[in-house]
Amino acid sequence: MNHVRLESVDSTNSYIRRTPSLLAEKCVLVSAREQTAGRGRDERSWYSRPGLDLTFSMSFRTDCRTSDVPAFTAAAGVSLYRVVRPLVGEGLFLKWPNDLYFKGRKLAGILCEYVLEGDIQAVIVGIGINVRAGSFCRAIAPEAVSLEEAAERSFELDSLLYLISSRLRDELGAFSGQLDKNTCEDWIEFSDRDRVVMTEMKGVLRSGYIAALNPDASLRIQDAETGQINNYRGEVFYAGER
Ligand code: BT5
Repeated sequence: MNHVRLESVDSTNSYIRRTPSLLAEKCVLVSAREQTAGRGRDERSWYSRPGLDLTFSMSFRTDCRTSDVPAFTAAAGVSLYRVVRPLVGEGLFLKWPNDLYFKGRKLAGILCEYVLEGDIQAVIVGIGINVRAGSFCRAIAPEAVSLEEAAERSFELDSLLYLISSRLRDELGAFSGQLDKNTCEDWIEFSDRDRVVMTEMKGVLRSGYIAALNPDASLRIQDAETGQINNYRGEVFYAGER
């Protein structure tokens, strides 16, 4: 796998998006020591500390369509969880759709984006992980946690990047756009199943629980009041415990 190492860049996802030669590769990794304009979903920002956190993107040339991006995101979350879980103790959870939490604080985020450039289709999987212990910027200090705090040991950024990116390459390299049964079940097992989630169906706000994940990454939500299970594709807001 080609690995492009950058000292400083606005966003590793944006860098791949504007570099057709990278999009043409079957699988490529771009990492940056510093991101000056890291992106989350919906115009949100991703903050990272130069030399202390991992910020990287992997681009996969694919036959998948833009509608497969949620499934890609779920698959990436499961892969990331599988690597990180053995490094930390109890308390690691996937939060829908793309976050890795440790004991209520955010450890990592995933931003998957679909790109169509000429006849090339690619999905870019961007990952930010807080790694080294230490303080965070004010914007995220109360909600962020580092891998070193979670694992109570130190990490070397390069070996960690190698560990995670190899796993993602192996598990996402041939991703068809449909999650297999194992990944769907793992996602549910790795998620915070005791949390109540709020959904909006036909303009009505309802509370329920995530009961299962479908192969296309739609959710099966069990209604808290009626017990009925519905397929759901909209936004999910986490509320209190069950
Ligand atoms: C995400 O978005 O969590 C996706 C983050 C993806 C970042 C990677 S870094 C490499 C690649 N290049 C990019 O430009 N992006 C990707 P979202 O679910 O929208 O969460 C964003 C929210 O997380 C922000 O509004 C903050 O509240 C919070 N946040 C930002 N930075 C954080 C951090 N370092 N630790 C914990 N929370 C953070």
